[in-house]
Amino acid sequence: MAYDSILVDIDNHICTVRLNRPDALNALNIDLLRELGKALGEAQKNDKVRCIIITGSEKAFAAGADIKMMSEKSFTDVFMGDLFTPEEDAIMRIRKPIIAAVSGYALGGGCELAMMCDFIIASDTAKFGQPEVNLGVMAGMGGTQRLTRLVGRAKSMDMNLTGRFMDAEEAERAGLVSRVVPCKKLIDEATGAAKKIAEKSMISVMAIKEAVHRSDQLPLSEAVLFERRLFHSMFATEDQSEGMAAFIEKREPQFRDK
Ligand code: DAK
Repeated sequence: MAYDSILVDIDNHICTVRLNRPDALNALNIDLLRELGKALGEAQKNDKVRCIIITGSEKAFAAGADIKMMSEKSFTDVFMGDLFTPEEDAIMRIRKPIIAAVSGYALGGGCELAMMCDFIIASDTAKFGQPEVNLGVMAGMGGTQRLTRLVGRAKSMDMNLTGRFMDAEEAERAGLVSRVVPCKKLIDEATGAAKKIAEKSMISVMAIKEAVHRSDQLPLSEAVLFERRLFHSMFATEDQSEGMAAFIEKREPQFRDK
């Protein structure tokens, strides 16, 4: 399917979605976010896809929600139209793993989009920020919530209140990104991680994603119980027997997602 604001490539079980509004540093408008939700939904349905990567350009993952589009809207427009809610929901519904490969600016909605992914691999040029305060507004898609859970209150308050950017090194130290790599190696590194994930049983992979996401939402005792019950349920799968047999027989497992 052809899109206007994103490029989609499926290869070797990996669906790579590249945000593609170069003239606006990949600013997120409704059309782009709708296309992204549609492409991710298609990837979820496609049995060939086992991992998804969202990336942007070298200069910008995404420089935020589209300020020009938002500047024309009133309170009634955004509140009654529920701006960005269906688009965010479409991304958060995806059960397959999503890696954000971030180079350059990931600001405002761009930083929030990266945080909606399961983990972030950053290039050494990446810059994260929630500069909405400079526009007389505030974050609206997780910038005060997911960021606080990821980096803690002090850094989240600092970034949200001052609008300052965090470079890749600080983002890794703070726990916002899982690894930092040279800019030229970003896609190789993300693809390498996606390939590793694609080799596993999709049952384990999807259960792990669900369990880790519960850690944000449930008290520890409930989350640990949820994890334990998921673990128990895996003993009903062929992939559990295969994975353990392969270890004992000193060979690579052949997972069949069953
Ligand atoms: N929106 C629209 N256009 C943008 C843009 C943005 N966020 N960021 C950059 N551009 C455009 C610029 O206007 C410029 O276009 P032309 O003027 O050439 O037509 C082009 O991209 C290149 O940008 P610059 O010339 O500014 O490039 P520089 O290298 O000089 O600067 C920069 C790069 C990233 C530092 C700068 O562009 C910048 O500060 N951009 C704005 C960053 C920002 O404030 N981002 C936060 C946006 S507010 C919601 C959920 C979420 C949100 C809202 C609601 N709900 C659930 C309701 C999110 C809000 C935001 O993200």
